[in-house]
Amino acid sequence: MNEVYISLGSNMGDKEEILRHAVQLLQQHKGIKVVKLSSIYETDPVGFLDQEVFLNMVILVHTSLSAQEILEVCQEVESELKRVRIIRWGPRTIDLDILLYNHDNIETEALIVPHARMHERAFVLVPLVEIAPELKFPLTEEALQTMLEQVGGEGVRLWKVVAGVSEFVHSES
Ligand code: PH2
Ligand code: MG
Ligand code: MG
Repeated sequence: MNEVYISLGSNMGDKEEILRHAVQLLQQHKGIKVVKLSSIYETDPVGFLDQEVFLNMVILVHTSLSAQEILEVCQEVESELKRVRIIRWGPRTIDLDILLYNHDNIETEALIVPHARMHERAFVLVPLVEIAPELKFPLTEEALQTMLEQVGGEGVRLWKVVAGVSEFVHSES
């Protein structure tokens, strides 16, 4: 069984509902079990600044799939939720990024794991540290908590605490 951390972000439309739907689609996949969800955070846009605030969260899944297969599932979920993206780092209905795949370092044409920019992004590190406070970064063995302290939590605000996987996926709110 492989442990995979995935970051989710949305800044168009009904953002919470889109996050919920993305988690639901992952959960419905027979090779994937969603085991942990972070809270939902409201985050200021990074990179391209003139766009709506994001909702971001991080999930932990257990899976029999390879990293490449998980990537393909994430891309299917993105297209199912009609991802639109016109500008790089610009507005999108949904973005699913693989952050960590076990403790592996993966570099293919399609995929770099650990995610290349995760160490500098508070909108990734805050929810990740929330669900995995003990985790170390594969390349450097540095504690994620320390990486977060270096970045600071600026622009990341707790928006909603999520009770659990089944509550989140099935609730209608
Ligand atoms: N994603 C980006 C670029 N900028 N900013 C925030 N706050 N949240 C994101 O998920 C995000 C971003 C590229 O994927
Ligand atoms: Mg991204
Ligand atoms: Mg992406």
